[in-house]
Amino acid sequence: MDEQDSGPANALDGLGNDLDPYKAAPQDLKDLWKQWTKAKSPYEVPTLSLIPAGIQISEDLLQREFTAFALDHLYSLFANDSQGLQGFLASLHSSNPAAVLSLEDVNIPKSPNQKVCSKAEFMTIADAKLVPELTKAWRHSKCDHTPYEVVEIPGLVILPNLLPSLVQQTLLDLMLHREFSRPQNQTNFHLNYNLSYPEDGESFFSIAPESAFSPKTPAEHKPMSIQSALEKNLHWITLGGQYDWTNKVYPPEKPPKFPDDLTKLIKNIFTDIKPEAAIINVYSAKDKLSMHRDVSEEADRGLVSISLGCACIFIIGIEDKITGKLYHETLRLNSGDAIYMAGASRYAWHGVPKIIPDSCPDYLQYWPGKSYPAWEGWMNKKRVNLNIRQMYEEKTS
Ligand SMILES: O=C(O)CCC(=O)C(=O)O
Repeated sequence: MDEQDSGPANALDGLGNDLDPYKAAPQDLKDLWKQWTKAKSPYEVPTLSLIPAGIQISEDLLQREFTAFALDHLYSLFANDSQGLQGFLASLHSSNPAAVLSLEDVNIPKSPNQKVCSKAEFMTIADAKLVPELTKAWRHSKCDHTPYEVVEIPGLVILPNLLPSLVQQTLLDLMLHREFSRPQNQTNFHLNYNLSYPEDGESFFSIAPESAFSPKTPAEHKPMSIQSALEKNLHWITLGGQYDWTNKVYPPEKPPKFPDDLTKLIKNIFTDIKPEAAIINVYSAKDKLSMHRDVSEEADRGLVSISLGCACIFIIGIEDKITGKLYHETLRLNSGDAIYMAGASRYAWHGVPKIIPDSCPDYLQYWPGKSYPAWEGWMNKKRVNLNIRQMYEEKTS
């Protein structure tokens, strides 16, 4: 590629100082987005000009973090939620019969006083029984895991196949069972509905599908059944800083604490960001996200975006402030991929015009598994994106 044609000359040119959340995307990007909404199979994306990524993450670190993350979740299911544990393992097993973990693997003795064993005891047994299995599972090693950057969009790092299947499944459990059921976390339903929360932190997936959320203004909205809420109307859940979509700002009051386990996982891998706010975007087959920029965070820190379930087409573009030239790329994001938007790409235009049908990997197709019979296979037609940001610069004093 001709030198003049490769991305904005200075990464800062793309940043600019016009972080206006109401600014409209360039028409060319909107047109490209629209074309992709109409695309049909085989959804071929243009070839990218790649360069090696500035970020390198050691395999040892990833393996350590992923193992700790998955085992912590298994322990909390073991200690608090035996139905959840059965479900987690059964869905692992049904998606991969040759698997890694079976119910017997966690047939871990209780301590003599009949209480569940301590975390330390669990981890000792897990170290012997589960870690070797997790390690085997930890990369279905045929795919390429090398992080790369694209010439046209400085600062954008693509980390293909970053997350092994067990970590993807763990994330889904944490986001859609635990976090969705925490009243501190807003969803797209909260504006118009009173949510009736399941008891004892149970999952919304365990509630009778015919029960319903009552509307705040019955003259304007009908009750929303759990069936339709989960089937097609759940679009987002916010964690930590609860983004105010109407005014496009974070509320001034202290936000709920960002979940510790997600903080640890993200911070140990992406060391430049302190997770403070996240949006869990939930896409059904026909859903799209229009071209926009994420400009409401005060901190100029990288944004981590993780894809789970069905693949999607993702468009990203930057205008050079000086020449006005628009640089853009179209990517296919698959389950387990992560992208890191830093530098000039942090404030780039981006959007999702297409969810690719029938592209959910086998190991997630059954989620949430047999323990939630009304919903087994829910994930097969969904894409879930976890989009994590730092809101404020850390005080240096
Ligand atoms: O779903 C995605 O990959 C992108 C989500 C996104 O752009 C956002 O939450 O701002």
